[in-house]
Amino acid sequence: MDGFVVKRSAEERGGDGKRPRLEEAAGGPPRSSQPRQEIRAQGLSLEYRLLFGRAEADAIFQQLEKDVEYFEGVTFSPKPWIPVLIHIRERLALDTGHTFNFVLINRYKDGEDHIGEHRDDEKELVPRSPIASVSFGACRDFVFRHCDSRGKNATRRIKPVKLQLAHGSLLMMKYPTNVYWYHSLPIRRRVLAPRINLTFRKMMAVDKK
Ligand SMILES: O=C(O)CCC(=O)C(=O)O
Ligand SMILES: [Mn+2]
Repeated sequence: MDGFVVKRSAEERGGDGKRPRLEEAAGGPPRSSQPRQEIRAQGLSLEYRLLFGRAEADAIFQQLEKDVEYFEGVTFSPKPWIPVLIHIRERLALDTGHTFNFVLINRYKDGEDHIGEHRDDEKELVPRSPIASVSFGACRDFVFRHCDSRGKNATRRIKPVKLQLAHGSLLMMKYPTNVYWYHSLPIRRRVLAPRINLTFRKMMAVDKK
């Protein structure tokens, strides 16, 4: 799978998905000075931090707006890696020690665009591998809900875990989070600005016969 990227639009997105403008990347505060937050609950293992300083995050956001073409609905047509995605992937490798061979990109035009509760449990994922979620643009709420505490048939009362994913942030979702916890990006009508999220994953090599 290495060398490809899949681009996908956010659920119920609108707009034309393009904003051509390019800014020079600039240095932000050193990454080592950014505090890391460990978030743990039963079966939940997350790590949150700012990965990019403000100026660099702004530049990456503009570059993504310029270079990434979005599709309505879901597409599994893989595309070659482009420089801005390689840049983020390399920073992730430096910062986390993990290498990723796949990225799924969602663009939310504003707070109306959202993604419903789901788990990232595709059978093609390398078992127990972490997922790195990198966000740019509008800060949005992100909610985790335990599988036993969802809906009318809930068997346990486990408090949802709510985070805010800021511009330039990284959320590492580590094993076994996606076994037990669903996540969602709820509607937030007060949010008027766009947001781009990239989830970097480790996919198993496809056996070409
Ligand atoms: O937009 C986000 O922060 C999450 C996207 C997501 O969960 C997904 O693409 O599977
Ligand atoms: Mn997901």
